[in-house]
Amino acid sequence: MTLNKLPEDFIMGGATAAYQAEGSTTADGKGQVIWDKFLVDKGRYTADPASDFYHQYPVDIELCKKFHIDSIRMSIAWSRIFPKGYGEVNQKGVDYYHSVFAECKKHGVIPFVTLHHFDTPKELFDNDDFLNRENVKHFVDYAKFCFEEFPEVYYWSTFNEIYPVASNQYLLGAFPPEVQFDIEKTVTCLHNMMFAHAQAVNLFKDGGYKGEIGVVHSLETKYPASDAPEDVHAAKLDDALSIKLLLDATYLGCYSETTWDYVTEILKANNQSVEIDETDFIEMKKAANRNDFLGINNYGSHWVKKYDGESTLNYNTTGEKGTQVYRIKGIGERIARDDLPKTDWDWIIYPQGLQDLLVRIKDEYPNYNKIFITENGLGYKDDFEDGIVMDEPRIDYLRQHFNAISKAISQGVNIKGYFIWSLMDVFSWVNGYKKRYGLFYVDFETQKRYPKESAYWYKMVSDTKTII
Ligand code: BGP
Repeated sequence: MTLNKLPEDFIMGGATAAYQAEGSTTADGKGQVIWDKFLVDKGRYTADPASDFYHQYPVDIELCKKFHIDSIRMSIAWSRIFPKGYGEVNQKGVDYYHSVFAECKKHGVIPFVTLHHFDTPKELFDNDDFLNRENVKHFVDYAKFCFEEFPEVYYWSTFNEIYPVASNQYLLGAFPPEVQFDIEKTVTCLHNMMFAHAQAVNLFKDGGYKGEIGVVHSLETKYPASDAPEDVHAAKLDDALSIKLLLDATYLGCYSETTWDYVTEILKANNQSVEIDETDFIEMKKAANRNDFLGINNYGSHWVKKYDGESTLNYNTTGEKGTQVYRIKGIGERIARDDLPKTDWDWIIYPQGLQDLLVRIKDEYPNYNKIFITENGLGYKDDFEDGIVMDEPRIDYLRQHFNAISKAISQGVNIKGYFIWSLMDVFSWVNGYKKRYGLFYVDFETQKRYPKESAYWYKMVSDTKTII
């Protein structure tokens, strides 16, 4: 058997996010985010201490160096810089990120920085988050501040996962403000965030800042559950809302007629409509050819069949296999596929879906430039025994996905790096502390880190650029 290779300059990274890693949610003048109250109200867990990255960052960055992890994907907490989301700057927050970037520099680890990872400052969130165009302006001002303030950063992503922000907030109700089945709000949020992204990209390019800018999208292939035309149609509807709308906005700077027709069909089935101000497309078209990279987060694929009933959902947040239900009026039903492997949280493991997605982007959006896989990994209930975690299933998952990436590269897709979700264990938004993804096990009580078996495997791949 020949082993697949990765290009010599392929970046091997580890991903984190401010709210899931830092902890210290009230330290040094940090402003609040909606999650602080939401998690307390739910009474299950909070984001303190998370992985205490606020204090442990030297340890984590040193671990990157030790395990030949070239880059750390992290986000800036907007509310550490602007506690209210706008106006007065919190110097301690600014200083904190300078210290983190200095530590990265010291160890030769590249910071790959996202401006917004699910954590809009509370005041702006309470004021309708990205449904409110005032908040688009605040985001762009915050982005400009960061571009000016942090020349240490070369790679900037505007947003993490615009689709899950919109859908979890307004379609599935999994994230605050827990609104369900509001397609109008979902589409408005998607569009406004893409408009904000375009403004930030144009500002970055017009400002002549050094570095590269892109956006991180969650992109998971939607296949029809059968060859029946109504299932094929359902998959296309799901695809239009969750993939095409975002990629059209990013790379065309507008919505193609077919994409918009599908989205309108979904809206109509729910007796809703959305009017987009056509002048937004001027800004978006200007940005469409200026994205240096596309970040892709991918954890699985979906099979969709026609569904005529009312929307019903059960989001598996407990890790009790087989409990997920996803039926959306006007779109379709995502089915379980009993013949394919799944995580305990019912996420279908299908690396071919990633390969298909990558090739499709190259074919359908030739101006995509280059791709980083910015998140991929296995959520798992790791067994920890005497400091040792033998996480074979995670290694297996990674191996399969690296092979899919390598095949996509040989099919001509320009993929420049991979960031495992997650570098170390972090807390999961709606699943708490038991769903672990890290290369490094975190004892959340002592905050001690322990390399898992997968960390050694990852190092070997980084050293040899061979998928073993
Ligand atoms: C992505 C988010 C991450 C992370 C990951 C795993 O959608 O960008 O922040 O949470 O999913 O998700 P979960 O923690 O729900 O398993």
